[in-house]
Amino acid sequence: MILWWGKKKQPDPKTGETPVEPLKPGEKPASPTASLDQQIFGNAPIAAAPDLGDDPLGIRKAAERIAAERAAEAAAREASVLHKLNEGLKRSSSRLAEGLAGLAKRKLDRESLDELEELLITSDMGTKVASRIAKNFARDRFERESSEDEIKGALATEIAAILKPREKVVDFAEGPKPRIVLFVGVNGSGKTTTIGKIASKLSAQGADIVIAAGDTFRAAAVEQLKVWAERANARFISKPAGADAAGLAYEAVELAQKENRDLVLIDTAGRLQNKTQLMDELAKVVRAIRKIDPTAPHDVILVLDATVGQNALGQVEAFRHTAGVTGLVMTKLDGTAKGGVLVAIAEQFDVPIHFVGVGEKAEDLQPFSAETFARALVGLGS
Ligand SMILES: Nc1nc2c(ncn2[C@@H]2O[C@H](COP(=O)(O)OP(=O)(O)OP(=O)(O)O)[C@@H](O)[C@H]2O)c(=O)[nH]1
Ligand SMILES: [Mg+2]
Repeated sequence: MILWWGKKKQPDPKTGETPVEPLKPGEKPASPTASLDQQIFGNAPIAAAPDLGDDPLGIRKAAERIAAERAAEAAAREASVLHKLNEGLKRSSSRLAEGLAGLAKRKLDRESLDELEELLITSDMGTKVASRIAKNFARDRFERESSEDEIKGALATEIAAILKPREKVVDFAEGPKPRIVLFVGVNGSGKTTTIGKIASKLSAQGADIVIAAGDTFRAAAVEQLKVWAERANARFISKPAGADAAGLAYEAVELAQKENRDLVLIDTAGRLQNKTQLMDELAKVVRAIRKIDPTAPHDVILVLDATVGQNALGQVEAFRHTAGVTGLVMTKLDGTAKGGVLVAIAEQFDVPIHFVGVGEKAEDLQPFSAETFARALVGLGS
């Protein structure tokens, strides 16, 4: 190969042109349109550059690989969430499945429609839901024979249609800042645990949270919430047992404003002497936080324990009127065959359902999806 400093001369200072070395015998001249390389290196053959395509540094390939890994992780997470819901609802779904198996492979007649209605009532869905579904089955499937899966599929569709208008996933990290969320419900329904789970999830997504231990009646309640707050890396505010819950809620909102936090999650007591006292206490908490933000609380979440079955309906009624409930969470669906009560609630009350709880860990609280829940409830989830 001829190196350019052995081939070319310095530019002529007058013309600015660089005289070219005369060609050797047999050497062909470089074309005026020759590439810079050819002009520099002469006519010696240039080794072909490796074909790097349009992704010379492999950046696109790496990005594609990362995206594929992320998608696989998300799919695995989703599969595990589904698995937990299906497992959690096993008790409810196996009761239904047993009954539905009896309806399969025979013509749907009056008797089997009555059986279906009875089954739905004993699965806590309530008489209205039961008769509506039985009527729709009579309209669409009368005198027809269906497989077990077909019957389950049809039932899941009916249930999903009742649940769908109540499906409302919330992202508490959005909206007013600080967004003030009050958790209410009778004792043991799962308020404190639900706050802990929500705080864990949101804080992992970067939300700046204040948790207020508004259940000032029990020292153990404060300790329980403190453990969750530490786990979630949230700011925790509490007072000694017996202190004024409304005063604590006020201070929590004040602190969140001062520290520019995103969210205030306020726990409340569920264990007062009677219902009137409990409702009075909640009203006092609401008045206190409204002194700082007249639009607060932005959410009043009623936490319901699925194991109480039909009693949950009375709780929705009571809290809806006195505490202005804006949404529901139903917990302990993993410990009961009474999961169908959520369908009865959806049918009876125009209140959004935000989450369902199928275990005690943070990941066991799941955003409510009408279709997924309906399929899991009839045992078609997996
Ligand atoms: N299996 C199961 N247990 C749950 C779920 N949610 C809450 N729990 C448990 O239910 C029990 C009561 O929950 P808490 O969060 O303390 O209920 P609370 O409403 O704060 O109760 P009070 O403070 O007494 O009013 C605890 O042992 C929780 O671990 C759930 O989805 N599944
Ligand atoms: Mg509690």
